[in-house]
Formats: sequence, structure tokens, C-alpha cells
Amino acid sequence: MTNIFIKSASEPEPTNWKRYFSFSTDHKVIGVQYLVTAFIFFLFGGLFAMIVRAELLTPQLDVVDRSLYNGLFTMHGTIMIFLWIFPANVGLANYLIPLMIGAKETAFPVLNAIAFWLIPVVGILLLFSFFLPSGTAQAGWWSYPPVSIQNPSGHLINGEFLWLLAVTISGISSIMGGVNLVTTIFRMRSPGMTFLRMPVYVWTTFSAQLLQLFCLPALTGAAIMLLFDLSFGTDFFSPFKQGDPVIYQHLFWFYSHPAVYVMALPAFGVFSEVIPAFARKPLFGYKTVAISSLLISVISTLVWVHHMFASATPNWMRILFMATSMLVAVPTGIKVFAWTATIWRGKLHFQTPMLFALGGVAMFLFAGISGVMLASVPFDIHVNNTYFIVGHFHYVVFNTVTMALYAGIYFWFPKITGRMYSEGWGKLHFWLTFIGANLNFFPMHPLGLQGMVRRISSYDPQYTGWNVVASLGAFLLGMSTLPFIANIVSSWLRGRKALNNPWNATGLEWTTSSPPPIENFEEIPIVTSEPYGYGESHRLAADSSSI
Ligand code: HEM
Ligand SMILES: [Cu+2]
Repeated sequence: MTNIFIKSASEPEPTNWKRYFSFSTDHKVIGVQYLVTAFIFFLFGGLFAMIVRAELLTPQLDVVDRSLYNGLFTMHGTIMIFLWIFPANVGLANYLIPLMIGAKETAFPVLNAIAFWLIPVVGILLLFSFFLPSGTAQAGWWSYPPVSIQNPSGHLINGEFLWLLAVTISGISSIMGGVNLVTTIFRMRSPGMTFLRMPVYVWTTFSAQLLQLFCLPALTGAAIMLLFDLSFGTDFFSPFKQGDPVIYQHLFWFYSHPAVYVMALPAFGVFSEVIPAFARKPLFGYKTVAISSLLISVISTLVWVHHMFASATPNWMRILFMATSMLVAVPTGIKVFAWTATIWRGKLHFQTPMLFALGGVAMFLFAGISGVMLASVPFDIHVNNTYFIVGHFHYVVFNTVTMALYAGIYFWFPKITGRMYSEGWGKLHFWLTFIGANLNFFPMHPLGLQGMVRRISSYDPQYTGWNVVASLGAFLLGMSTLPFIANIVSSWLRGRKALNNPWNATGLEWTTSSPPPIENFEEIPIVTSEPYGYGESHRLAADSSSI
């Protein structure tokens, strides 16, 4: 294996906390930097959601004014996607991928570090826009023209300008991160680690990052063009001149539908690692589950027009995209089936990571069913722009992906920090999150079916009941982060020392110390079998001396 590993002599020791504030090229440090930064932005995104839900507690407008309300839900959606889920997923992948494939580092450590340091820049640009005279962007996270290219304040530097700049920089960062992760998985696997021996988490990260490389340039390009329309007098998307706003919708969704899988695939990866470990059984149908990750990626590039069924889309196109959209249910269904079959007759252990994984899978099933409903053109047109949509996608982005991130953080916490978290606090966190999430997001479905449209700050009093339930659920969800933060901080500082492999899990990351040394392994492992050998006698890896 070629050794393209760079390590500067001044790199601080693995126990020194100061390295988390430095321009480190160690993938483990970068992984933690991403995770912590993303979590801080998650708190901002959550705070904005709390204000939105406080406004929606009563039918009248009473907490914020309408423009601020628009700004808050725009910032909430943007921050949650570009600054929480994306960077948290990339952070976990950064930490884990080299360990899982038996590598010392990622392929391009410096590129990796630059990609990370662009994230705080994106966050500062977005949050700074609250202080502009024009206020923040208010055109929603998808920023459709013509709304997004109006500039009522007349200032060159306005909220929408900063939003577009931030999305462009986030795109550049994600493309850099994608190049690094895809190359690492292609080029840096240890001897014996063939594609069909890679853990499913590696497969899902690979599939998700391929999507970033293939589709993200469409959004980044569209954001730059929109910036020119807004600020420099071009006319790509303006319906008032020669431009075509529907082209923007195509470019946006060509990326932003696959983006859903960039967020969800790593969650499927986490479920596939956690469930076998706590059911003490090999993952059912490993190869099919692994390869269906790639299938999901391929199909998800062919479905974007389902977001445009109501955008004067011709009928033949609607029918075509309805069919492709329903097709995604096949590879995702395979995965849900495999997790269920893995649990079947397993020796289940309900520690915190398993609770989050099982809760996440159950709620993903719900999201999948409402998703197939939405793929059907007549149904989608009926609920277009209502709270049903908001309910559906929060079951994906919160109840599935955020739950999976929590599962992953608890599962690998002992490896990352060398300490155990507190199980009692973890379980409390799970139950508050699970109950809060369902109270918060379930009512959005009946509300949408009854006709409550989204992105409104005041509503008809007939919708009050379910909105009160949703808002109380949201406040519970907000509170649920407190035991998490308390647990993570106190366990990191003072938790019980963790063994190398506290869960008796398979996987190369568990064969090295907790936390791993600077170059991950004392000796590069040689892989001799498929992953998930729970209950089987052969070993995953041998060291070179025993071959
Ligand atoms: C902390 C719990 C959360 C609560 C209480 C919450 C609540 C809400 C509410 C009330 C809206 C406004 C809906 C509308 O008026 O159309 C919204 C929109 C949105 N949320 Fe969340 N949400 C939460 C977590 C998340 C997460 C984790 C994501 C991850 C991606 C997310 C992504 C979005 C997006 C993309 C929008 C659409 C924004 C727009 O209309 O432009 N939310 N959320
Ligand atoms: Cu979609």
C-alpha cells in the first residue's frame, strides 16, 4: 500500500485537548472537530425551531413578527441540513472510515482539514446575517426565485447574499470532503479488506459521498448563478426578464433529493453496525445490504422531479418520476428487512446505542410509508405545501438520521474518548427524545391532511389542538439534549475507562486501543474474513506474524 500519510512533527499528543483547536491533519481530530462544531450549530438550529414552535402554540401572531418568522424557519432548515447533519455525518465518517478499513490516515489530510475549517465560516456567515439591516434570508431553505432574487432592502450585502455565499462555501467544503473520503475508501484499504469485506457503514459512506461528488456541483453552480441574478444583474432564473425559475428548481432538486440519501445512508450504516452488535448475530444478508447502498445512490439520482409535481410539470414526466420514486422503496426495504431479520431470535441487549438504533429504524419505517404515499402524484398534489410534508421529512431527518447519529455517538464514544458514558443518562436521553420526537412530528401529518399549509406564523383556530401537542413535543425535545450534553461532558472528563472493545463488537476499529494511537494501529491489520462474525469462530483479522 502506498503511504501518503503526512504528519507534522509539531502535531500535539493524542491526549492533549489543545489539538482540537488546531489545524490538525489527523482524521480522528478532524472527526471530533466536525462532530462538536456540528452539535453546537444543532443547538442554534434547535433554538430557532423552539421559537417557531412557540409562535405556533397559538393561532395568532404573538411571539415574533412575520419577517423574523420567515427568517427563523429559513435559518432553522439551512442550519440543520448544512451545519448539523452533513458535518456530523462527515465527522463520524472521518473518525471511523480509516479505522474500519485498517488505514493510518485518510488520503488527503490537508484537504480534509481545509474542508473542516470552511464549516465555521459557513456558520458565522449565516448567523451574522441576523445582524444585517435587511435581516436574514427569508426565502426558505430551497431559496426559489423569484422570491429569493428580490432585494427589498437594496443593500448589496443582504441576508440572501450571505445565504448564497454560505451555501456555495458549504458545497465546496462537502466536495472536498467527498473527494477525500471516496479516495480513501478506494485506495487505502488494508491487505485483505476487499470491497465485499467492508462493513456496511463504509459502503453507505462511500455511496453517500459518491452522490456528493456527482450531484452537489448542480446546487453549488445554481447558488452561484442565483447570487449573480440577485446582485449583479444577470438573468438566469428571473421570470420577469428572459430567465426561467423552473430551471433553478431542476438544478436544486437534482442535488437536494439525493441529499436526503447523503443524510440517510450513513444512518443506515450506523444501524447496520449497532444492531448486529447488540443482537449478537451477523447482519442478515450482508452482501445484499452492502450493495443496496449503491443501488439507493443510483436510483436516487433519477427521482428529483417528485419535488416538482406541482410545478407545471408535464404529465409524462410526473408518471415517469412517480415510478422511479417508488423504486427506491426496494433497496431501502431490503435494508429494513435485513435489520429486522437480524433482530429476529437474537440475544438482544438494550443499551443506549441499541435503543436509538431500534427507535430510528421503527420511525424510518413510518417515514418510508409516508414517503411512498408522497411519491404518488395525486396524493402529493393534494398535500403539496402542507404540514404533511414537514411531518414526513422530519421523520427522516430527525427521527431517523438524528437518532442514528445519537446511536453512533454513544456506540463509538468509548473508542473516541477512551471512556464510558453513563447508561442511565443515556436511556433517559433516549426516552425523552423518542417521546418528544413523536409528539412533535406525528401531529404534522393530520394537520397537513386537514389542510394546514406550511411556512405560516398564524393559522385558523381549528388547527390549534394538534399544534399544541406538536409544540409541547418540541419543548420536550429541546430539553432532551440536556441529559445528552451533561452525559457527554462529564463522561469525557471523568467517565470510567473504556476497554478496547467494550461491546465485544467485530470490526477493525475495536481491535486497536481506545482511543487509538496517532497512526491508528500498532501494525497494519490483515483482513481474513467478512465482517459481522458474531457467534462465529473465525477471526476478522490476523496480524502479519500469524500469516
Ligand atoms: C429539534 C427538533 C426540530 C423541530 C422542533 C423542528 C421544527 C420545525 C418547524 C416547526 C418547521 C417549520 C415548518 C414550516 O413552517 O414549513 C421546520 C422546518 C424545517 N426543518 Fe425542522 N425541526 C426540528 C429538527 C430538524 C432537523 C434535525 C432537521 C434536519 C435537516 C430539520 C430540517 C428542517 C427543514 C429543512 C425545514 C424546512 C425549512 C423551510 O421551510 O425552508 N428540522 N422544522
Ligand atoms: Cu425527494
